[in-house]
Amino acid sequence: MSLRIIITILSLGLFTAWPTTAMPPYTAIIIDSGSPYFVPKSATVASGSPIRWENPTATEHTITHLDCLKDPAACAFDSGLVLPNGSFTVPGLAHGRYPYLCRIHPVMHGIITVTDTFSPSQL
Ligand SMILES: [Cu+2]
Repeated sequence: MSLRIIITILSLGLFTAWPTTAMPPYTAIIIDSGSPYFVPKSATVASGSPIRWENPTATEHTITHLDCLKDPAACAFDSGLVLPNGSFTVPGLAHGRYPYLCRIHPVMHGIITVTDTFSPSQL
């Protein structure tokens, strides 16, 4: 058996194993019309890892980093209106804590904690 065939077989083995070991492409947060409004309300993600909010409710909402309300220069994310059945994705954030709310319904609030290292137990 030639080296090339062996390498091909090994590559196929890795390829077929990949889908079962791949990480989810983003952390999903589901908007709810009742408390706690964001599920999970507190999410921990690795730095640079995408976060996606999904809106299955019948109402428009926003995903607004609290600092946007105080200092536009410190605003990490502000979705604008997220329509029913719509979503909003942040491609990734730097290490830190990011409390956020819905501008339309300020009772709706949550927090993203971004760590430097990823731990599966934090999902
Ligand atoms: Cu809202």
